[in-house]
Amino acid sequence: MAFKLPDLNYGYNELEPFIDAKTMEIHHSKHHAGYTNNLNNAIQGTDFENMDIIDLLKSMDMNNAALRNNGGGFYNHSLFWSVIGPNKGGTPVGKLSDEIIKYFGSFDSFKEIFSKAAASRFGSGWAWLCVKNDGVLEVCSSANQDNPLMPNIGCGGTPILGIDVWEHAYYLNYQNRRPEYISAFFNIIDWESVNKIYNEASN
Ligand code: MN3
Repeated sequence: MAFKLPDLNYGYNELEPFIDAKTMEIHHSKHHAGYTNNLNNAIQGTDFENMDIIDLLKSMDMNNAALRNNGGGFYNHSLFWSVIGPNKGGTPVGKLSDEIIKYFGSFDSFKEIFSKAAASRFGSGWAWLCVKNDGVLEVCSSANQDNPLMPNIGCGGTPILGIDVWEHAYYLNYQNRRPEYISAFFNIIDWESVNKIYNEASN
């Protein structure tokens, strides 16, 4: 079984002005496609060949650089595309809305904590909103293509929202102004989708 680059539910230009079309095109058709191909090469002929991506990440041998970087890259970007969309933004919906208030005090407070985690991640990586096994919501960040499903990365749980803070995610439009990109990201978060992922993760 080979992993497949997921199609986007929107056009490359539809997230403008928050993410420009060229960045979207390169990010999806080059970067994400690259992680997907390299992951397929890394699993070929190994015990991982028939494993689903979640199990693959949870059982990751962190010394296997090809599997770690490309397994993470494949999964992280698939999640990322699914939690953003055109004409989105606003505030959380459904049960997740109540849970964000419960664990962070308010949506504004969550936004501040999440933005800080994304802005302060040194170099390349991701910031996450995760639901832990006990149902607690937690914000954390990880380096490179690591994610909270992998063992012992310093933050754990199932990621339900993630922001890519690699320069390839924003540099063409925002150059070094990562905080502006993070702020813009809140205009494209698809909270219906995040709430759906949350409900699946917390069942
Ligand atoms: Mn990326």
